[in-house]
Amino acid sequence: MSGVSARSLAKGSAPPGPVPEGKIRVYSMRFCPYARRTLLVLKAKGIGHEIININLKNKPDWFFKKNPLGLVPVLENSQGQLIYESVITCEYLDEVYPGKKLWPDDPYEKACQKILLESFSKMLSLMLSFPRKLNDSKQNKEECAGIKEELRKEFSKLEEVLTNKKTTFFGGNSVSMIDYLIWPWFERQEPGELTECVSHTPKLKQWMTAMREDPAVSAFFLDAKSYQGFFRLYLQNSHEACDYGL
Ligand SMILES: N[C@@H](CCC(=O)N[C@@H](CS)C(=O)NCC(=O)O)C(=O)O
Repeated sequence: MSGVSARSLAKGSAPPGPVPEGKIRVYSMRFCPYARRTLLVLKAKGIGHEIININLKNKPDWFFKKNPLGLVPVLENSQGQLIYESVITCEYLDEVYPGKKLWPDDPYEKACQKILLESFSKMLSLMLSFPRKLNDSKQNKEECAGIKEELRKEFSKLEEVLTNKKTTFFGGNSVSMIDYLIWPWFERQEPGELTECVSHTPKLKQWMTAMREDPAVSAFFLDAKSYQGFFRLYLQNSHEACDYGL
């Protein structure tokens, strides 16, 4: 079975056959924010695709032939071509497939989105470091408070971008590539108990509300409980983590 909620393929599984003509395949994992970027672009552009979930805690050997780094997402087309690294997969989809263009046509506007993406990478490592520290020790509580403080500062920079642009989204008044590229980490805010970090950034909060209404975003929505359940198992290195809730 393939699909967003299919059980993941693990070590010992048979490699999937060739990709049917007219489709593109994405190797994914239900809780992976990088893979979510690719899925959002596939959905937003209405591209016919199949999803194969990979058990990242017990990877099939054949998966390293799809991506030598062993990371999701990976795209595979019907000619057997493989594309990995989430931003590159999104750019590939936007270039190859017709329909709504998600990167701006204007080279300057596109450059601005890429600059914002670069500065987002600092926030990203802060956000990623957070869930690993969810336990009750005094030291961890202090570390979490420190991360939250740093994130608040980073979020203020995003607030400034929206304030200066006077638009709902980061690329204008409709969703564009930069919104999809950064959204997956905001979807995880509630489970990561980071919600309070946006209490001082009203425009960023409004952006989050507007993003939740986007059809591609709502199609992949996962509730806070599922993320928490996944994180718990993931931190225990459980082979069941990637299939949590199925
Ligand atoms: N730079 C990569 C990062 C992808 C990534 O880290 N994916 C994680 C899942 S969220 C993964 O595949 N982890 C498997 C591992 O670390 O072994 C991208 O943008 O695609």
